[in-house]
Amino acid sequence: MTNVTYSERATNFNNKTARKLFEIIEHKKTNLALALDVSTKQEFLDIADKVGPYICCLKTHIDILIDFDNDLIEQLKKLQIKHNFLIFEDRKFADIGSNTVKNQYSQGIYRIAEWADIIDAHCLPGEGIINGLKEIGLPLNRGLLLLAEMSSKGNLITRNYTNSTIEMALNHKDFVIGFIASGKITLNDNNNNIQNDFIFMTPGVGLSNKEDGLGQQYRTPREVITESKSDIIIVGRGIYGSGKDVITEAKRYRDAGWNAYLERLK
Ligand code: UP6
Repeated sequence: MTNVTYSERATNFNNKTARKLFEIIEHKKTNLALALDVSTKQEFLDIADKVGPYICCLKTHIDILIDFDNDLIEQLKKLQIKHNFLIFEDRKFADIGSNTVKNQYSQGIYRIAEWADIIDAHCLPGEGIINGLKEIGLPLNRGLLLLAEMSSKGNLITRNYTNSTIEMALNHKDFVIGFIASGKITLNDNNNNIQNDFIFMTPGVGLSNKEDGLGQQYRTPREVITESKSDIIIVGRGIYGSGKDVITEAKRYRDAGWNAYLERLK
């Protein structure tokens, strides 16, 4: 599936959010997702508006904001329509499925299910976490990513854990659209089976730095997309870090990500 175009792959998915994501990627010619980890509403909306034209997906950590309110969500939804991107709340759910994650996803002050097209979860608690999230998300046509690997130094994920995560994903192809991983992971069975196509999104991407001093490890868009065959690069501080012009950086990462994809297609 690594030398097939994004739009060709869209038809491998029944999930509407997955199809929409491929459609946006192809239409805007960008496989860049922005990790917008800033703490004020003003900064958040300002960067989202500036970078919106260059991304397929805006990734939030909504609980980082010190002045979160419902208006922020209303403004974000307006920017989503203006610039055409999906919203991914990187909540990394990791609790029991039956009640806790269902409530964390749909209730509380954030009401994530109402506005996030995509969410993600750790499979550590077992398959129940997927079932719980799915009860809320599937009727809303949302998509779930599973954390199959992490970019941070010394993380405890093993190859066995990754394999088990993939097994769980295969049982929920209607809702699980892909993985957070360092690149495309080869599935145990037939890797070219279109039923088994998943979207791979990779954080820990930087053109200038190799690490952040707190365990984050960076690889280039070329390493991630061309060599490791991931689908989407997730970039945060590489775009909005101090002293950076966010539009210049967003264009730079968009071009690097797209050129890496074109190189892979050859
Ligand atoms: N993220 C990682 N590594 C993972 C999973 N998620 O960095 O394994 C998330 C972080 C952050 C973003 O929570 O929001 O991706 C990376 O931001 P950065 O580019 O500023 O390092």
